[in-house]
Amino acid sequence: MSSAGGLAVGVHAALRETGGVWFGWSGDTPAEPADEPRVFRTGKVTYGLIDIKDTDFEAFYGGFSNRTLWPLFHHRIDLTSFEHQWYATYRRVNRRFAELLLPLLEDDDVIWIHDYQLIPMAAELRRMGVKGRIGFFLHIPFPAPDIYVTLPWHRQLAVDLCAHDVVGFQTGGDLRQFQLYLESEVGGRIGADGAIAAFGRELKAGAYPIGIDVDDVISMARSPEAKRQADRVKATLPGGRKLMIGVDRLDYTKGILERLRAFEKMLQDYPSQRRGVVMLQISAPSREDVPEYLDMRQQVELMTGHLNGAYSESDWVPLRYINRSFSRRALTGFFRMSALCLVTPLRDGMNLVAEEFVAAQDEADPGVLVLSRFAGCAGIIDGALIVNPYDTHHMADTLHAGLEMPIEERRERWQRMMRTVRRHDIDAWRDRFLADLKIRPVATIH
Ligand code: GDG
Repeated sequence: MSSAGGLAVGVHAALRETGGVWFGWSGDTPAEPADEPRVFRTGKVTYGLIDIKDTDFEAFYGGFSNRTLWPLFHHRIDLTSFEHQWYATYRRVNRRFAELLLPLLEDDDVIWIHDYQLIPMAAELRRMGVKGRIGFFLHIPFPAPDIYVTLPWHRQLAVDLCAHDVVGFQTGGDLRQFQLYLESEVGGRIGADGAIAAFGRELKAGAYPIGIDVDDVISMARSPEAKRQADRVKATLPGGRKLMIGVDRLDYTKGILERLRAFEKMLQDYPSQRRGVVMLQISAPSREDVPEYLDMRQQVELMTGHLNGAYSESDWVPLRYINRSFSRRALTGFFRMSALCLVTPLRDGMNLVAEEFVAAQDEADPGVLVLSRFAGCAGIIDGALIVNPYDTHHMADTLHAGLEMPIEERRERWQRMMRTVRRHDIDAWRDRFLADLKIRPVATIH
């Protein structure tokens, strides 16, 4: 599995052990999609894959999912487009997903739906008579009500969310925004233990921070392939030059420009760091047919050119920017040899890169994590250096402090980080969510 995306990484890791049916988009967009899913089995997982019609794909995926819901839920109204035709297609594609899943279902099946592309699917299944337990997990943040209500279809999507038995969010903050919206806009009522009464239904909503498969990342980081990849980089860092790393999909939510600005400021304010450090920014291409992503790519390329033009020496180039994806093994190798990792999103559901960096470290000589307060995992990981990505000065000082941190403090912080990453791993996430999904809500609402 080589796709660069947290949802796929997380859900595959969660299913691998328990087994089950993975039902979803095949990645294909033919003119005449088949009328039933392609079904096959790998290990304990059965896959049911369906195509999306070519003429629907743009409005469903590039349109409503990635130019309406994604920017809006990340508080970027300035980048949000509201198109009625996209919304109509989004609903139609969700209905079709439900229709194609229906014949595969058995009465006692528990259904767990993932992410913002599929919010209406459970409501469609209910309309088709499905009575079983259905859960939903939102991998991205839920917006503040004032922002959410700018969506012309806010009420309808809230009705859809409430068609589930359990709705899961990444953080307590996201959960509170959802509750606040229901209470203030639609007369919903919130009871004990996450119970909700709204639109004539009772359900539970909770915070279930997603995590990583810690042992899998550790073993990847120690693999010969990871070491081979790391050695290639080490060979280009003479005289103990340190590596700082950033790994993200090339997405405007990830704070890549803010990070590069802070790196530049550090080189300005702490000239002693020049020549002593190299930054490696790996940004896998993402959603390239969405115009806002092209803009963002151009801005990063401009900034890279500026930074390297202004600070390079004949034998040192401060920034290596790579706009392609690497294998996950290679990434863990890079993490393990890095003195510092920058995870600086402006808003982010959880952020698995931060956790993978922690798990990939050599405990004898661990690197430092510089983490935005706006990443969901900032509320989980104890021991990172927390920054506000809008505060370039402070971030530059923090980078310098991180690069200079004594080994004892690095070890002590890493142990704390590792404890919290383990406590909130992928198994804990899956088990907590499924435990809640399998029981009827106990709390009643008055
Ligand atoms: C969404 C939410 C939430 C990255 N580059 C490459 C690559 N990756 C892998 C990473 C990591 C995953 O992709 C990225 O996960 P994140 O969590 O950091 O970010 P999103 O993709 O935005 O994920 C996020 C997540 O869902 C899970 O709920 O945490 O907040 O936005 O595993 O290692 N993988 C490969 N090549 C790359 O170049 N193979």
